[in-house]
Amino acid sequence: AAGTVLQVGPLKPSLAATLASEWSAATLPTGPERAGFLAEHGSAVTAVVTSGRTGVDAGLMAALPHLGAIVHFGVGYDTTDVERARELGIGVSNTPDVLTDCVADTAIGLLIDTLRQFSAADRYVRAGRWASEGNVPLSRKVSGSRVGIIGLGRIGSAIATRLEAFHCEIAYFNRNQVPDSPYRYAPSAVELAASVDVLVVAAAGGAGTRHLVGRDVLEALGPDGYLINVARGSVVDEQALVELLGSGGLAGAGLDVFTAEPEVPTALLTADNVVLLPHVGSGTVQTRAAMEALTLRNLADYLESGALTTAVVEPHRAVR
Ligand code: 8YV
Repeated sequence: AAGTVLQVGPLKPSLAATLASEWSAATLPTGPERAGFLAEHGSAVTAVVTSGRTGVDAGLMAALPHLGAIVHFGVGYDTTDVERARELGIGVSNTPDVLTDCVADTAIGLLIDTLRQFSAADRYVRAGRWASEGNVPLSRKVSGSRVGIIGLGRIGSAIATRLEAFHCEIAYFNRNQVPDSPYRYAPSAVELAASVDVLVVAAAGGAGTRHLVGRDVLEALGPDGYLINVARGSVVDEQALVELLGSGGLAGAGLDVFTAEPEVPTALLTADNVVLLPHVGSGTVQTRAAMEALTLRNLADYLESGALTTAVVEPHRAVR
């Protein structure tokens, strides 16, 4: 095996431990020692392991002149400057497929919780209000509702498959129409939102989808509409979302992702028409273990053969 491995940002503890023990990986310092560390060790680094929390920007790439691969723990890699990596011949990998089921399960759980208000009802019981105030307000039926999916990729398709069992009427918007899809294609996010009860965001993050769900889309979803987001906070105009949820412009929202995680807009913390999750979409023991294994496989494949197992960008820079 050739090369020096650098961990960039926090990783699952067992993954970080394996990187250190099997690959003698160093961790990029975050404090004032960072510049000195890069000046001393930067040119030895051939592979980086990172995640959707941190990633590698163009500046860090410049400080790692022999970097050949950026291995991501997670399916999303919007924290890495993929265009710059491509220009430099640096490979990029992610962990697709292994987390599809859990993220789709999370979307369904959030959708049901948001429409049926289970979390709010649980708080009501715990506060002793069932006995003192009686029944909770009625909620919104899930089965048979019209659901629009933004991004019909692996995760969006797995969400759709699950919703079929709920006899939902499914439509989608995607950058390209999906050939032979059984679901109705809407030519824009606004048109999709205008025609559904629930909008589920399952698109990739990054510059290309920033605020794809803008104020216009949320207004089209309307006062009886619900938004579910298991993708990236950046895809939704969070300020518009908060305003519309507060003014009755939207019925509710179920959110696993936010613009500035772990910050959550304060106005949402006391709202009963939202369900808030701390980015747990893939967060099961089983799925995180599979993601960890696929991350290590990409790293080993790259260092041993120069190829990534699940490449988003193929590596072209030779390993020294
Ligand atoms: C990860 C995710 O927990 O895969 C993704 O894109 O958002 C999550 O599965 C996260 O990226 C790890 O930092």
